[in-house]
Amino acid sequence: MNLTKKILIALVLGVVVGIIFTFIPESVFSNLDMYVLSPVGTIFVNLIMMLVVPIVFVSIVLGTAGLGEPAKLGRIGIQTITFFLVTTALALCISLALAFMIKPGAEGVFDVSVADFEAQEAPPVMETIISIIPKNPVAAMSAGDMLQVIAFAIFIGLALAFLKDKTTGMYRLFEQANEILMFLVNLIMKFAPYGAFALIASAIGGAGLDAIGSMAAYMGTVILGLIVHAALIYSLAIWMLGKANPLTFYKGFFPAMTVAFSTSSSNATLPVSMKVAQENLGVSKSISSFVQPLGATINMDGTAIMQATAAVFIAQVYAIDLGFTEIIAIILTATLASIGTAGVPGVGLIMLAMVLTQIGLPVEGIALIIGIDRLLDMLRTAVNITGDAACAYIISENEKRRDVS
Ligand code: DAS
Repeated sequence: MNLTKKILIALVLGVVVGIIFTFIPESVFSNLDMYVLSPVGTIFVNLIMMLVVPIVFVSIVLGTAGLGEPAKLGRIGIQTITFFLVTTALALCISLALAFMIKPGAEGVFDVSVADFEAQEAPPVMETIISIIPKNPVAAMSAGDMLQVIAFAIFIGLALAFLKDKTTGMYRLFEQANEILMFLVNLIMKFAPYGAFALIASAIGGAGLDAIGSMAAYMGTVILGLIVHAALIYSLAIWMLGKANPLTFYKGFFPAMTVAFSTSSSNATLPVSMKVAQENLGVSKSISSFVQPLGATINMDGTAIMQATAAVFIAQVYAIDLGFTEIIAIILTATLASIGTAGVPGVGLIMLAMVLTQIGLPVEGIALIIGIDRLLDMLRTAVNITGDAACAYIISENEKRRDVS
């Protein structure tokens, strides 16, 4: 049985066991979670996270160098950034429209008196964009500052592209490093079903069915936004821009989506999503190695959907009217917020605090949604990486046609 089927079975079992856990005493579950589920889930995620910085660095170097002449890098870079920004803005418009239509925060009864949330300081967006050039690349790698790692890797890749014949040995070294890293990813992924089971059982058992029930309208609005965006926008883009069959794309990319759902981390899924895009979708190695790591860091449509829905939900719960300017502010800040954050579990919630602050909504409203956020994080991370892969697939298909012509 192939790995994807094993992960799917593990996820289904995890959901069933997670629901059963909601009926056992809280003390029993928390011990079970602390000594079994969380360690298994955390070890799995950390094993892949261990490879993320080297994989992103090596992939972007090879991707940039592999694109060859800077003109092609410029063309692909502009297409990539444009696709990321436009799809994120569309994701926000879809989720805002749904949130205003469904009104998840207006109907239910929410006890805001106990709502208290200490917002973690989110990095100011402009500072993040200005500091994209690392003063110390090694420090950026040790800190896991993915934008700075990517920027440094692009410079190295450009140098390799310019110095071509003089640095064949170095290029070969990076290729062999990539082989080693991909071998390790394959090895670690054998552990994926166990990690997936533990992560979802812990997420459902931890949230509890009553929390899921009371937040059903909010969760439903986010999930509907994720489905509409992924099924409509990406399919239309693949069909119209990539002149390819969306079903082929989803069938081929599905294995990576199950890993993203299990880990709730775009970064942790990156090695698998690149491998799947290259092997199942025929995306060229250089385009995949350039677009997907960049997307895992700066392109998070699923997160933007959660943030826009949460902002409207919290405004409705606190009976605060959102005017046109607030809506524009949500679109701008949520788009910018998704740029500065690396793809790790729960990062969307941290950035949500920044979005709420920017538009003057009570940040403590996050306390209402934090209990079920991990479940939504699984789904939105799967959408985040799908957007990255759709972009790489479209560009790769067009570059193939360009090379032929
Ligand atoms: N978990 C993040 C990711 O890896 C998304 C989020 O937290 O919203 O993409």
